[in-house]
Amino acid sequence: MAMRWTNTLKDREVTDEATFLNRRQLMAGAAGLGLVGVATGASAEELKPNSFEDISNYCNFYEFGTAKEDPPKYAGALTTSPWSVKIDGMVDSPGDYALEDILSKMTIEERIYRFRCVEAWSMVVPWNGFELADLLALAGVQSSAKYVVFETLVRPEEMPGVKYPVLDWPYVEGLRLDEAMHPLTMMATGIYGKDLPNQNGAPLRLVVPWKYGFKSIKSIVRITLTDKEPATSWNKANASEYGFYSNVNPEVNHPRWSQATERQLGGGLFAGRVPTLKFNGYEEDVASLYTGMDLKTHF
Ligand SMILES: Nc1nc2c(c(=O)[nH]1)N[C@H]1C(S)=C(S)[C@@H](COP(=O)(O)O)O[C@H]1N2
Ligand SMILES: [Mo]
Repeated sequence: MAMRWTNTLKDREVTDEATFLNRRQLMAGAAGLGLVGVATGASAEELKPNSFEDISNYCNFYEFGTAKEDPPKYAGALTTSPWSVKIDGMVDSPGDYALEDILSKMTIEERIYRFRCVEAWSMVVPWNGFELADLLALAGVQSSAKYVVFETLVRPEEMPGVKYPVLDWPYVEGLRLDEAMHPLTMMATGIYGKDLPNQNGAPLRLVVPWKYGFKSIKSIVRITLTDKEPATSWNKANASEYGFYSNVNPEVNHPRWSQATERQLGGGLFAGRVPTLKFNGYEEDVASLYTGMDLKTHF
């Protein structure tokens, strides 16, 4: 099956590291994924990532404060080495996995994905990382498992935001197992070929490009396989506004604002809003995961 993971974007004004993006790299990335028929012709060339500065200076990482500029200001204090991830629950090999051991077994690829926050802004990010499925295979997922739960570090000495009860710390997110195993779902370790800036979730964060940004949990220290849908942080904070699925969907509005359009970061002062795409443009790849589900109920 041909999988399209770089999608057509409308041309727009960006002051990005344009030289970084060239067709050859995209094609190489596609070939590395064993994908055929992707990124051909205009679509690949039109996909322009936001600048490193855009991506690393406008962040949501509430453990460091709730303003967009708080994480860039405060996350530098986060100690990201040594780092380990506890993988437990319904796996054959539970334990604490040292990050360097994980990385020695993974193939780091580049994936240029759209990223759409539930707040209705968006950007395009050239991630580096590996497929979550490969990490789960290391631990050996048992047949009873149906969901994957992720947890972020809580370290009050380095995270000024966790003294406020904005969310029920630790930040928790979850995916259904088939969503977690989908080849688009990745664990990011970098952007623009550089280590992930702390404010973007160093040293390891989830990226699920067809879901609202808050599903893409940062600075992960624990992954648990379970057979029950987990309680996730935003859903616990406000279940009527943030569903477990949170697939990008222009037809289902947030109770307090429309999701039909989005503001593209880096578009300049007078840039208009652009229509939001169902599943953030990845409909062809992921719609089959939700066959028969009412996406208005399971928002
Ligand atoms: N641990 C943790 N992960 C998090 C968040 C957070 O506050 N804490 N914010 C989420 C939200 S709302 C978004 S939009 C993205 C933002 O990622 P970025 O700052 O790298 O763009 O991270 C998500 N992951
Ligand atoms: Mo978000």
